[in-house]
Amino acid sequence: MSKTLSEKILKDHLVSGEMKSGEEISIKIDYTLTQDSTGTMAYLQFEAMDVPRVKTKKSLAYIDHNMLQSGFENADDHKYIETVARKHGVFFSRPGNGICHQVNLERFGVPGATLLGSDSHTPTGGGIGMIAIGAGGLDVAVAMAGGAYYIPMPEIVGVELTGSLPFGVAAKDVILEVLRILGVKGGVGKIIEYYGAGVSTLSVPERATITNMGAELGATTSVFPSDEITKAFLAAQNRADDYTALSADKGASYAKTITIDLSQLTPMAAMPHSPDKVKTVKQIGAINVDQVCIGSCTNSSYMDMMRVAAMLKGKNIADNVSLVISPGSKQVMNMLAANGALSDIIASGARILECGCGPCIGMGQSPKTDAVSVRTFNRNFYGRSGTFSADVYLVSPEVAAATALTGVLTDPRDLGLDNNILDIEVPSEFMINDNLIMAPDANGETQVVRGPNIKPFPLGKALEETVSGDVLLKMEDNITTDHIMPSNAKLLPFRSNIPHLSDFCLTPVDETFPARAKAKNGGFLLAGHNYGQGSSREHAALVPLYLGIRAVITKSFARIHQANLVNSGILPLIFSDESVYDKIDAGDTLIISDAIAKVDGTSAFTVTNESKGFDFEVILDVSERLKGVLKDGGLLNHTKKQG
Ligand code: MIC
Ligand code: SF4
Repeated sequence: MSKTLSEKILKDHLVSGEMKSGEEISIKIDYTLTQDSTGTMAYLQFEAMDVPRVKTKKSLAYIDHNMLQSGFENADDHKYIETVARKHGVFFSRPGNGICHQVNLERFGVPGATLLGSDSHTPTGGGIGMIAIGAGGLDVAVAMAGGAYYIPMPEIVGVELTGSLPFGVAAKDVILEVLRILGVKGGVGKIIEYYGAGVSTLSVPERATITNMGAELGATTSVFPSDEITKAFLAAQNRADDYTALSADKGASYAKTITIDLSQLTPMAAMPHSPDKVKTVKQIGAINVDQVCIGSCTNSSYMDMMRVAAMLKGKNIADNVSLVISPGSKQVMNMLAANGALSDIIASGARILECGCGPCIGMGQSPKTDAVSVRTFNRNFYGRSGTFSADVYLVSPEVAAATALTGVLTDPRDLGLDNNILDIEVPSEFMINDNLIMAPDANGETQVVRGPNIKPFPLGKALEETVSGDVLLKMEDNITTDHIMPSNAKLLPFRSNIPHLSDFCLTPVDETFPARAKAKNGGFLLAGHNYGQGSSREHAALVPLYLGIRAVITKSFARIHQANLVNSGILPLIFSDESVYDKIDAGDTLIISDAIAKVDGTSAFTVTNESKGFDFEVILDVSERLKGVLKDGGLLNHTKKQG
C-alpha cells in the first residue's frame, strides 16, 4: 500500500503498537538534543535513572537559551550540563556555537532518522527529512537511556505546495499562511507533511523555517521530502554521506490535504498575541515600530541573514527603530564576517547579539513600555518579550529589514529594490569549524560539577483514593506555557530551582495564584481549549506539581504539555460536555472519589462539584501504560517501580 513519508519513517522506527491514528505507538529514537533551559532538568532525571552511557546513535547538549550571565546561576548550569553530558556520552555544544535547531540542521540532521529534543521547535529537523519531535526533558532522558518514545499515532495532513515564491515573499509567509488556515490548535495530533512541485523551489533552511513554526500549529511534527536540494545542502556541509532520497509513495493518502500556491502568497504578519492572528502586511498597514529583531531558530540561517544584509547595505535604519540581529549559529556569523555582510549590517546601525535565542525568550532586549516590536521569531505570546505592554508582530526577515529601514511596518515589495537583490543561493560550501563542539569523555570519568543553583526536582506521589481540592483558577482558551511558567532573563536562571519558580507560576493570569495555591495546599486548575500550548518546558507541570495541583480539567490540551502533566503524575482531564465549564467557578470544591478505580476503569468517569451539588463527566484520554504512570505518581516513580 502507498505510504506517506511520515508513515515510512515511523514504520522504520516502530517498536510497538499499530500505526492507526490515535492508537499509542512507540518508536526508536536515533538522536536526541537538549538545550540549557530544559537540559538541567533532563540530565538530573537521566542521572536518576542510573544509566552510565546514552544509548542513542548520537545525543547532543546545546547551550543557547540562558546566555546572559548576570549572576553565577547560568554559568553554573552550563558547567553542570557540560560535565554531566560528556560523562554520559553526550556531545556538548558550547555557548556561542548557536541555537540548537540551527546547529543541528547544519551539522547533525540526517534524513529519515528520528530526533527527540527537549524543545518544542525540534521539528525544525523536518526541513531535512527527519521525524523530529519536541518533548519534555524526562521523555528525552528516557530516550537517551535507550527507551522508546510513545505517542498517539498522528493523523498525516498533506500540504501540497505548487508554484514558487515571488519576489519579497518568504518561507515565513508559507507557514504564516498555514497558521492562518489551521490555527494554533489545528495541528494537534497531526504530522504536517509537505509535498508537490513547489517543494523543489525551497532550500533546506527555508523548509526548516516552515517545519520549525509547525510547532505553533500544535503539530506533533512537520516534514519535507529529502531530495536533490537536501543532497546539495548536506554536501555543502561536508556531510554528503548522510543523504538518502525520501518521499511519499505515489498515491499516498492523507487524512486531509491543503494546497498552497506559493506564487499567490504575499508578505504577512502574525499580530499580537498569537501566531495564528495572521493578516497581510498591507492589511495591517504602516504602524509605527520601535524595535525590530532578526534571528531565532525560525529565521537566522545564512541565507536569511544575507538577504537582510543585502537590504541594509549602504542604508541607515530609521531613527525610531532599534534593530537587533542574532545570527543562528557560529557558522552563520563567521560566514557573514568573512564575506563582509556583517559589516553592511553593522554599518546600517544594527545592534549585534551573540548566536543564541536572546530576545526570543526574553533574554534581554525587552522593548520599552507599550512598544511595537517586529520580530522574525515564532512566538508572540503575551508577555514573552519581557514587556507585558508590548505588542509583538511575527514576520519574515525581508519584512523585518524593510521595517527597520522605514520605521513603520513595511511590505518589502514597496521599497523599489532591485529584483535580484534577494536571490541568495545556498553556498556550495559552508564554512565548517566544529571547534565549539566537545566530544564525550571516552571513559566516563568526568567529575560532574553541580552549582548551588541546582535543587532537587519534585517527585509525584502515588495516586490516592480520593482526589479533592478547590478550583484555584479558571482560565480561558489557548493558555500558553509562557502563562503557566513564565520565562525571562530574571526567571530562566532558576530552571533548576523549582521552589524559586513556584512563586511565579501562572502570575500572568493571576498574580495571587502562587500564594493561594500554597495556602490551600494545592487543588484543581480549570481551562478552555489548547491548554499548555507552546514550549516543551516540563516546568509548566513540575511547578504545579510542587504547588500541589492534582488535576487539570480542560476542554482540550496541547500535546507536549499533556504528556508532561502525566509524566509528573498530574491528572489531565477533559470535559465530556464542554458546557459544564460554564457551570464551575473558581473556589468550587471538586472531589474525585474512588480515583484509583476510576483511572483504571473506562476513560470516562465522574467528578463531584461539592460546592454546587452536581456530578459531571470527564475523560482521561491516555493509554493503559500511562494510567500506570499516573497511578504511580509520575514516570520516574513508575520506571523505578518497574525496575
Ligand atoms: C520556547 O521557544 O518557548 C523555548 C524557550 O525554546 C521552549 C523551551 C523552554 O521553555 O525552555 C520550547 O520551545 O520548548
Ligand atoms: Fe530559542 Fe526562540 Fe527557538 Fe525557543 S523559539 S528555541 S527560545 S530561538
